[in-house]
Amino acid sequence: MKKIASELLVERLIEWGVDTVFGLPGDGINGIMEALRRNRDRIRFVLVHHEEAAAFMATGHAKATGQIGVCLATSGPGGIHLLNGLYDAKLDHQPVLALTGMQETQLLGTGYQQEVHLEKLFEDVASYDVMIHTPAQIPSLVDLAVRNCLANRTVSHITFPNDVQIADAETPPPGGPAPARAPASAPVFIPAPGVPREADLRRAADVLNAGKKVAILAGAGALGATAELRQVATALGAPIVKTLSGKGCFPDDDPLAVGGIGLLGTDAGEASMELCDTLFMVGTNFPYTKHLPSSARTVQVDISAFRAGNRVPTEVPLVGDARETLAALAPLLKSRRKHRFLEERQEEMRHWREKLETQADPSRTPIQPQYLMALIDRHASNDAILSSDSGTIATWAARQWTIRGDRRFMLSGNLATMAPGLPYTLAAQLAFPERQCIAFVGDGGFAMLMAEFLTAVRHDLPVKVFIDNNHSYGQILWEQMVLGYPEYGVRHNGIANYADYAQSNGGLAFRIDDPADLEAAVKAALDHPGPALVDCLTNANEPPLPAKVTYEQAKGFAEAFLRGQPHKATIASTLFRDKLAELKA
Ligand SMILES: Cc1ncc(C[n+]2csc(CCOP(=O)(O)OP(=O)(O)O)c2C)c(N)n1
Ligand SMILES: [Mg+2]
Repeated sequence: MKKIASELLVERLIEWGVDTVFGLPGDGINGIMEALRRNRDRIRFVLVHHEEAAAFMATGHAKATGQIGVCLATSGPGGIHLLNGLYDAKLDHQPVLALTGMQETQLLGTGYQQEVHLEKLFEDVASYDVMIHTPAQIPSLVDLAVRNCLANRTVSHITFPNDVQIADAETPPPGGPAPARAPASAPVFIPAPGVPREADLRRAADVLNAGKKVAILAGAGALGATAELRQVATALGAPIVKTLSGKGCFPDDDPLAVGGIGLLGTDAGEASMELCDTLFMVGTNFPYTKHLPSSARTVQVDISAFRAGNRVPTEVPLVGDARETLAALAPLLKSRRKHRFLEERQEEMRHWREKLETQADPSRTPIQPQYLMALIDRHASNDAILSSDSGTIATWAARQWTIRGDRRFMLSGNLATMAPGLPYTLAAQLAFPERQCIAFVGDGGFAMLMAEFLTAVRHDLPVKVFIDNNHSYGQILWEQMVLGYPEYGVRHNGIANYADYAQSNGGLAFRIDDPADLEAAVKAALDHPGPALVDCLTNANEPPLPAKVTYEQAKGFAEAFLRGQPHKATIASTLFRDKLAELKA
């Protein structure tokens, strides 16, 4: 059998260490599929049910492993479906390569069926975005695409006309006018140096040493820098506040950790930002600037010179890798003896933990979503990887999912899209077959890509899916009320049954509406050797209140009530019971 050009693509990916491609076939990529088939002992093709999920899986793979994620879709509609997942990768700075098919070259421009110029459509999402014209280009274009992903932590796209896909791999390049040989490069990548200049480190140390109340805000860039964060925070007596994307960078059970900020943060996290005189931002581009200090002296370390200093006026931007920079900075910091600022925040955290416990009340019906999350937290293993969807679930996960041991947490941080939780979990499970991989998702998010539960069954992936089934687009319901408007268009009629669907398709599943049954179901799902799902009917009227409710937020609530908010009575009684439980504690 003659070698086809698509094999040059697949072989080069293998040389780069790619072992998994997520995708769904189509007439625009049959040549690439054949190359994957010919190399199936060296690279696996994971067949999914929706291309959006394939792109989320590539992003989840990158987030879970730190390696490039690759997804594949056919020309036209398949490629279009990838987009949301690719933007998730772009906005969260994950190295993801998208491969798509394209109509055959002789028909391009004629308006042939499914002729969508994906190289134009992807121009914004993929900073390296090319069409292959001739086999001789392929290895070098793959090298550039992969290096762009790794060097710039972003998305690349290669689209491949289907006649070129099946062309003889040895087809001689046209050659001609350019004073150049056919492109030739090697599949090698070395990251840029990770330590800032000595002078910059000294300036940063001077600012941090002069601070009396220093707070650290750590983000996704600090993942993998746990020991270095601890060393620096200990010297500075600084509480460590984490963004949600950076939740996994530091254990929640460490006394230096004071939770998160923003709407789903803790009061100790908020107080750290409000009261600090010096802010040290590590690997974060946290966008909600209302929650950042307005007048603190600021040092920020970021891998990108473009982002360092982006959110607040920054005295010393440090450009470097978070772990290497913290390690280089630590010897320049003076250890202080008094840690008043930190101790006050730790006291606030003690109260906060008590308050959280009261919210996870096992006796309340309907079931509190916090109780569901608390049970998952209690029974999951110490190296579990939990992926959450966007929605009120993100608030419960932010607060009740404790990072301890080797636990991880993933969500769509910057795109904040619905539905990545399940695909991320599938990708994590494929990469780490021995670890417990858990999806904590909303009923809305699950319904969007629920066919991927079949992917779990069909690939024998023992993922655990917990659905906080509040039968509403809960997050939006509360947002509408905070604006002062009664809810509209945020509840479907009737309550879907996801357990029946999972059970009848080969999963172990439970539908729970009595809190007394929940703990046994959570344990059974976590212990099950195959895919398992718990469809938990929770209280739709449980508001994801911020740690500190502002006057404007409370006013919006009251106005929505006055303007005819439905379910007023149950919302009011939930709020009242939350407050009562908190006071009793
Ligand atoms: C793709 C997409 N569509 C819409 C939104 C807006 N949105 C954010 S959260 C949310 C509600 C999600 O509902 P569900 O998954 O049930 O979670 P809940 O908030 O109820 O916990 C919506 C509609 C979004 N972020 N992404
Ligand atoms: Mg919901």
